[in-house]
Amino acid sequence: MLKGTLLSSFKLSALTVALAFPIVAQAHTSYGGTARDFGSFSSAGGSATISNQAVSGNFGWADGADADWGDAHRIRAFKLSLTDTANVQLSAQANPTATESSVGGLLPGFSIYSGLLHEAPAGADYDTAIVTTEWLANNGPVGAEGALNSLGNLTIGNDDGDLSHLTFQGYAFDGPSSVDYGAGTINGDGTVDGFVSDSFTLSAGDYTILVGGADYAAQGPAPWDAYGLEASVVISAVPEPETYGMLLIGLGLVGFAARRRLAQDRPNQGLGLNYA
Ligand SMILES: [Ca+2]
Ligand SMILES: [Ca+2]
Ligand SMILES: [Ca+2]
Repeated sequence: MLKGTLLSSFKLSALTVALAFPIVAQAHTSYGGTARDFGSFSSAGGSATISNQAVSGNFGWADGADADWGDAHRIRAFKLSLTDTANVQLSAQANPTATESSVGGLLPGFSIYSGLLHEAPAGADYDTAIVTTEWLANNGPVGAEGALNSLGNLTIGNDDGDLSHLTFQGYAFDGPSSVDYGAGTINGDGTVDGFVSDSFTLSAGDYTILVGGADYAAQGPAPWDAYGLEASVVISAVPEPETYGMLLIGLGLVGFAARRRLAQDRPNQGLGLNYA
Protein backbone atom coordinates (compact mmCIF):
# COMPACT_ATOMS: atom_id res chain seq x y z
CA MET A 1 0.00 0.00 0.00
CA LEU A 2 2.79 2.38 1.03
CA LYS A 3 4.82 1.33 -2.00
CA GLY A 4 1.85 1.97 -4.24
CA THR A 5 1.33 5.43 -2.75
CA LEU A 6 5.00 6.30 -3.22
CA LEU A 7 4.89 5.10 -6.81
CA SER A 8 1.75 7.14 -7.48
CA SER A 9 3.24 10.28 -6.01
CA PHE A 10 6.41 9.72 -8.03
CA LYS A 11 4.36 9.39 -11.20
CA LEU A 12 2.47 12.54 -10.29
CA SER A 13 5.75 14.41 -9.73
CA ALA A 14 7.12 13.23 -13.05
CA LEU A 15 3.91 14.33 -14.74
CA THR A 16 4.09 17.74 -13.04
CA VAL A 17 7.70 18.17 -14.19
CA ALA A 18 6.77 17.13 -17.72
CA LEU A 19 3.92 19.63 -17.80
CA ALA A 20 6.02 22.43 -16.32
CA PHE A 21 8.88 21.91 -18.80
CA PRO A 22 7.49 20.96 -22.20
CA ILE A 23 11.03 20.76 -23.63
CA VAL A 24 10.05 18.71 -26.66
CA ALA A 25 7.12 20.99 -27.47
CA GLN A 26 9.38 24.05 -27.45
CA ALA A 27 11.80 22.46 -29.87
CA HIS A 28 8.99 21.83 -32.36
CA THR A 29 6.09 23.89 -33.64
CA SER A 30 3.90 25.33 -30.88
CA TYR A 31 2.16 28.49 -29.77
CA GLY A 32 4.25 28.46 -26.58
CA GLY A 33 1.17 27.64 -24.50
CA THR A 34 -0.59 31.02 -24.43
CA ALA A 35 2.60 33.03 -25.12
CA ARG A 36 1.83 33.41 -28.84
CA ASP A 37 -1.97 33.44 -28.70
CA PHE A 38 -3.32 36.81 -29.90
CA GLY A 39 -6.72 35.81 -28.52
CA SER A 40 -10.28 35.76 -29.83
CA PHE A 41 -11.86 38.73 -31.61
CA SER A 42 -15.06 39.72 -33.37
CA SER A 43 -15.61 42.29 -36.11
CA ALA A 44 -16.41 44.76 -33.29
CA GLY A 45 -12.63 45.20 -33.37
CA GLY A 46 -9.59 45.02 -31.14
CA SER A 47 -5.85 44.64 -31.18
CA ALA A 48 -3.03 42.67 -29.60
CA THR A 49 0.77 42.83 -29.65
CA ILE A 50 3.26 40.09 -28.74
CA SER A 51 6.75 41.57 -28.48
CA ASN A 52 8.92 39.05 -26.61
CA GLN A 53 9.66 36.50 -29.32
CA ALA A 54 12.67 35.47 -31.37
CA VAL A 55 13.43 33.23 -34.34
CA SER A 56 16.60 31.26 -34.97
CA GLY A 57 18.19 32.67 -38.14
CA ASN A 58 17.06 35.47 -40.45
CA PHE A 59 15.92 33.24 -43.33
CA GLY A 60 13.30 30.76 -42.06
CA TRP A 61 10.25 32.20 -43.83
CA ALA A 62 12.13 32.79 -47.11
CA ASP A 63 13.59 29.26 -47.06
CA GLY A 64 10.01 27.96 -47.06
CA ALA A 65 9.19 30.15 -50.09
CA ASP A 66 11.38 28.21 -52.51
CA ALA A 67 10.93 24.96 -54.43
CA ASP A 68 12.17 22.61 -51.67
CA TRP A 69 10.19 24.25 -48.83
CA GLY A 70 11.83 24.79 -45.43
CA ASP A 71 12.41 23.79 -41.82
CA ALA A 72 9.45 24.65 -39.58
CA HIS A 73 11.84 25.05 -36.62
CA ARG A 74 13.07 28.33 -38.15
CA ILE A 75 9.73 30.12 -37.77
CA ARG A 76 7.50 31.11 -34.85
CA ALA A 77 3.83 30.11 -34.77
CA PHE A 78 1.14 32.50 -33.47
CA LYS A 79 -2.60 31.88 -33.29
CA LEU A 80 -5.71 33.99 -33.62
CA SER A 81 -9.44 33.25 -33.38
CA LEU A 82 -12.30 35.13 -35.06
CA THR A 83 -15.98 34.76 -34.11
CA ASP A 84 -17.21 36.33 -37.36
CA THR A 85 -15.84 37.71 -40.61
CA ALA A 86 -13.42 40.56 -39.98
CA ASN A 87 -10.56 42.53 -41.47
CA VAL A 88 -7.21 41.58 -39.91
CA GLN A 89 -4.21 43.89 -40.23
CA LEU A 90 -1.16 41.78 -39.41
CA SER A 91 2.25 43.35 -38.75
CA ALA A 92 5.68 41.97 -37.86
CA GLN A 93 8.87 43.83 -37.10
CA ALA A 94 12.39 43.43 -35.77
CA ASN A 95 12.68 43.87 -32.00
CA PRO A 96 16.30 43.79 -30.74
CA THR A 97 15.27 43.66 -27.07
CA ALA A 98 12.62 40.93 -27.46
CA THR A 99 14.52 38.50 -25.23
CA GLU A 100 17.73 38.58 -23.16
CA SER A 101 19.72 36.99 -25.98
CA SER A 102 17.96 38.47 -29.01
CA VAL A 103 19.61 40.58 -31.70
CA GLY A 104 18.20 43.19 -34.06
CA GLY A 105 18.11 43.10 -37.83
CA LEU A 106 15.27 40.68 -38.51
CA LEU A 107 13.70 41.08 -41.94
CA PRO A 108 10.26 39.65 -41.13
CA GLY A 109 8.05 37.57 -43.35
CA PHE A 110 4.80 35.80 -42.48
CA SER A 111 2.19 33.44 -43.86
CA ILE A 112 -1.33 33.03 -42.52
CA TYR A 113 -3.28 29.77 -42.56
CA SER A 114 -6.71 28.68 -41.39
CA GLY A 115 -6.51 25.79 -38.93
CA LEU A 116 -4.32 25.02 -35.94
CA LEU A 117 -1.24 22.97 -35.17
CA HIS A 118 -1.52 20.26 -32.50
CA GLU A 119 -1.35 21.56 -28.94
CA ALA A 120 -0.71 19.85 -25.59
CA PRO A 121 -1.71 17.35 -24.40
CA ALA A 122 -1.28 16.18 -28.01
CA GLY A 123 2.33 15.92 -29.17
CA ALA A 124 3.83 18.91 -31.02
CA ASP A 125 4.09 18.79 -34.81
CA TYR A 126 7.56 18.74 -36.35
CA ASP A 127 9.36 18.17 -39.65
CA THR A 128 11.02 14.84 -38.88
CA ALA A 129 8.09 13.10 -37.17
CA ILE A 130 7.54 9.76 -38.95
CA VAL A 131 4.07 10.78 -40.09
CA THR A 132 5.44 14.07 -41.49
CA THR A 133 8.28 12.46 -43.44
CA GLU A 134 5.87 9.86 -44.86
CA TRP A 135 3.47 12.60 -45.95
CA LEU A 136 6.32 14.64 -47.49
CA ALA A 137 7.63 11.59 -49.39
CA ASN A 138 4.22 11.14 -51.03
CA ASN A 139 3.07 14.74 -51.37
CA GLY A 140 6.00 17.11 -50.86
CA PRO A 141 8.61 18.40 -53.32
CA VAL A 142 11.60 16.23 -54.21
CA GLY A 143 14.33 16.76 -51.60
CA ALA A 144 12.04 18.65 -49.21
CA GLU A 145 14.04 20.48 -46.54
CA GLY A 146 11.03 20.33 -44.24
CA ALA A 147 7.27 20.76 -44.03
CA LEU A 148 7.27 24.57 -44.12
CA ASN A 149 5.50 25.77 -47.28
CA SER A 150 5.37 29.55 -46.93
CA LEU A 151 3.36 29.96 -50.15
CA GLY A 152 0.73 27.21 -49.91
CA ASN A 153 -1.10 24.70 -47.75
CA LEU A 154 0.97 23.17 -44.96
CA THR A 155 0.81 19.65 -43.53
CA ILE A 156 2.89 18.59 -40.53
CA GLY A 157 2.40 15.89 -37.90
CA ASN A 158 3.40 14.66 -34.46
CA ASP A 159 4.57 11.51 -32.65
CA ASP A 160 0.93 10.53 -32.02
CA GLY A 161 0.83 9.84 -35.77
CA ASP A 162 -1.62 12.69 -36.43
CA LEU A 163 -1.26 15.30 -39.17
CA SER A 164 -2.27 18.97 -38.94
CA HIS A 165 -3.56 20.42 -42.20
CA LEU A 166 -3.32 24.21 -42.47
CA THR A 167 -4.98 26.04 -45.38
CA PHE A 168 -2.97 28.88 -46.89
CA GLN A 169 -4.61 32.33 -46.82
CA GLY A 170 -1.77 34.64 -47.85
CA TYR A 171 1.68 36.04 -47.09
CA ALA A 172 3.67 39.26 -46.83
CA PHE A 173 7.36 39.90 -46.33
CA ASP A 174 9.90 42.64 -45.79
CA GLY A 175 11.80 42.35 -49.03
CA PRO A 176 12.12 43.20 -52.73
CA SER A 177 8.88 44.11 -54.52
CA SER A 178 9.45 41.22 -56.93
CA VAL A 179 11.72 38.20 -56.44
CA ASP A 180 11.85 34.48 -57.28
CA TYR A 181 13.49 31.95 -54.95
CA GLY A 182 12.57 29.03 -57.22
CA ALA A 183 8.81 28.67 -56.60
CA GLY A 184 7.59 31.52 -58.82
CA THR A 185 7.55 35.28 -58.49
CA ILE A 186 6.65 36.60 -55.05
CA ASN A 187 6.11 40.16 -53.93
CA GLY A 188 7.71 41.75 -50.89
CA ASP A 189 6.68 45.16 -49.56
CA GLY A 190 9.51 46.80 -51.52
CA THR A 191 11.04 48.61 -48.54
CA VAL A 192 13.57 46.52 -46.60
CA ASP A 193 13.32 48.23 -43.22
CA GLY A 194 12.65 45.49 -40.65
CA PHE A 195 8.87 45.93 -40.87
CA VAL A 196 6.03 44.40 -42.86
CA SER A 197 2.24 44.76 -42.62
CA ASP A 198 -0.73 43.60 -44.67
CA SER A 199 -4.51 43.18 -44.38
CA PHE A 200 -6.64 40.07 -44.84
CA THR A 201 -10.39 39.55 -44.80
CA LEU A 202 -10.93 36.36 -42.81
CA SER A 203 -14.08 34.43 -41.90
CA ALA A 204 -14.91 32.99 -38.46
CA GLY A 205 -12.45 30.34 -37.32
CA ASP A 206 -9.00 29.62 -35.95
CA TYR A 207 -5.85 30.85 -37.68
CA THR A 208 -2.14 30.11 -37.50
CA ILE A 209 0.38 32.81 -38.39
CA LEU A 210 3.95 31.69 -39.09
CA VAL A 211 6.60 34.40 -38.79
CA GLY A 212 10.27 34.12 -39.68
CA GLY A 213 13.19 35.76 -41.40
CA ALA A 214 12.80 36.85 -45.04
CA ASP A 215 16.52 37.21 -45.90
CA TYR A 216 16.99 34.29 -48.29
CA ALA A 217 20.71 35.00 -48.68
CA ALA A 218 21.27 34.70 -44.90
CA GLN A 219 21.18 30.88 -45.05
CA GLY A 220 24.36 29.37 -43.78
CA PRO A 221 25.65 26.89 -41.23
CA ALA A 222 24.37 26.95 -37.64
CA PRO A 223 24.56 28.37 -35.05
CA TRP A 224 22.22 31.20 -35.96
CA ASP A 225 21.48 34.28 -33.90
CA ALA A 226 18.12 34.62 -32.16
CA TYR A 227 16.51 37.48 -34.08
CA GLY A 228 14.11 39.46 -31.88
CA LEU A 229 10.57 39.79 -33.12
CA GLU A 230 7.36 41.68 -32.40
CA ALA A 231 4.04 40.82 -34.04
CA SER A 232 0.66 42.49 -33.80
CA VAL A 233 -2.90 42.27 -35.09
CA VAL A 234 -5.56 44.96 -35.48
CA ILE A 235 -9.06 43.62 -36.11
CA SER A 236 -11.82 45.75 -37.60
CA ALA A 237 -15.14 45.38 -39.38
CA VAL A 238 -15.14 44.59 -43.08
CA PRO A 239 -16.84 47.51 -44.93
CA GLU A 240 -20.58 46.72 -45.21
CA PRO A 241 -22.16 46.24 -48.66
CA GLU A 242 -24.45 49.20 -47.78
CA THR A 243 -21.33 51.40 -47.73
CA TYR A 244 -20.64 50.54 -51.35
CA GLY A 245 -24.36 50.97 -52.13
CA MET A 246 -24.33 54.49 -50.72
CA LEU A 247 -21.20 55.22 -52.74
CA LEU A 248 -22.90 54.09 -55.97
CA ILE A 249 -26.02 56.15 -55.18
CA GLY A 250 -23.74 59.14 -54.57
CA LEU A 251 -22.01 58.61 -57.92
CA GLY A 252 -25.41 58.27 -59.59
CA LEU A 253 -26.55 61.61 -58.16
CA VAL A 254 -23.36 63.27 -59.39
CA GLY A 255 -23.98 61.83 -62.85
CA PHE A 256 -27.62 62.99 -62.85
CA ALA A 257 -26.57 66.51 -61.86
CA ALA A 258 -23.96 66.57 -64.64
CA ARG A 259 -26.52 65.42 -67.22
CA ARG A 260 -28.97 68.03 -65.96
CA ARG A 261 -26.36 70.78 -66.34
CA LEU A 262 -25.55 69.53 -69.81
CA ALA A 263 -29.25 69.55 -70.75
CA GLN A 264 -29.65 73.08 -69.38
CA ASP A 265 -26.61 74.31 -71.31
CA ARG A 266 -27.70 72.62 -74.52
CA PRO A 267 -31.46 72.10 -74.21
CA ASN A 268 -32.01 70.93 -77.80
CA GLN A 269 -28.96 68.76 -78.26
CA GLY A 270 -27.42 65.42 -77.45
CA LEU A 271 -29.35 63.58 -74.78
CA GLY A 272 -32.78 64.64 -75.97
CA LEU A 273 -33.66 65.69 -72.44
CA ASN A 274 -35.01 69.08 -71.49
CA TYR A 275 -35.30 69.85 -67.76
CA ALA A 276 -35.71 73.61 -68.25
CA1 LIG B 1 14.07 25.85 -48.99
CA1 LIG C 1 17.50 26.01 -47.73
CA1 LIG D 1 9.27 46.79 -45.09
